[in-house]
Amino acid sequence: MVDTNGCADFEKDTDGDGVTDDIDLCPTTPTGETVDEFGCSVNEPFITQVVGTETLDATEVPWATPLDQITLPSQILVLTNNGDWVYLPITWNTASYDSLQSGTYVFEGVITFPNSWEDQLSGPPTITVIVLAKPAPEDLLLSNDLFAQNNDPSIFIGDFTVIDPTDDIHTIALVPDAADNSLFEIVGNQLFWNNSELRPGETEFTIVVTVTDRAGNVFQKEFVITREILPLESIQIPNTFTPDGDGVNDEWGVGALKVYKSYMIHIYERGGLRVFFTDDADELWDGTYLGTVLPRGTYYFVIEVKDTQETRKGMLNLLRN
Ligand SMILES: [Ca+2]
Ligand SMILES: [Ca+2]
Ligand SMILES: [Ca+2]
Repeated sequence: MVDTNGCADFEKDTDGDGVTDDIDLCPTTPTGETVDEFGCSVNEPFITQVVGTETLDATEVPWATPLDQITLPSQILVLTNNGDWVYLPITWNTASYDSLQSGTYVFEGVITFPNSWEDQLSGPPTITVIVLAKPAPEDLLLSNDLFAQNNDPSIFIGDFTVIDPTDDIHTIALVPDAADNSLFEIVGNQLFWNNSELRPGETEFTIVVTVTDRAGNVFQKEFVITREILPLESIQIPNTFTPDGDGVNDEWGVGALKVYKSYMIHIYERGGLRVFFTDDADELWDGTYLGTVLPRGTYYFVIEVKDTQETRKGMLNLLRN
């Protein structure tokens, strides 16, 4: 658009204040006044009143969207008492925003007014930002569900992986007292067998695990964990002990048998006399028979496991200084 002289607004400065007409919101500034970025001085001949603003559309964002990824308008259309619609700069008070909390946020705007303009609005302009709800985690995977029993106080079984396209921060936990959960432990994303209770003879255990995300969604899943009971031939059986009262290796036993439900331990001396018997692996042999301290030498053990119908025989060295 040009005037009769062929000049466009951006080429003219009608009131001579250094701000061209295309920008100047106060086109009749008195000569010599200092003006702001809008071309307005504090001594304008007319006061302009802002009496309304445009209504801004609400913005929906996915859960966990950072504030700096939300585009909020930097200008707002305002209506003056002259009936003009003009853009003025606006900033937003976003202090209430929490990207991890779904819901509706209403931000109040602060308009930058030109000199000699008055705010006659009934309240500050607002813009609504809606943080959408976070979808729940989709699945929980376990890298391994089979383990071999040994005498370690804690046995690593496998790693959990949460399937959740929306977030990678979760809490994984055993539901208290559910199924066989008391026999297991979860540390971080790792599952352990907790050896405090052996449950002799049992090989299959069910656990109930929950995943909780940062929005409070809970996903629950059951897993069946299989314990491999080792064959009798592969368990560790000590073949030497020193019942001399020095506190070191003074008693003989086979703790690894505790994973079996039913078993018997017999010890014989050379001549075939049975000098010790037990069906409880916690009961250890101290190298005596009917209160008599037995001599050093070679003895023989026989272990029978009823669960697996296995028998194992071997030599046992009783040593003393
Ligand atoms: Ca001007
Ligand atoms: Ca002006
Ligand atoms: Ca000893």
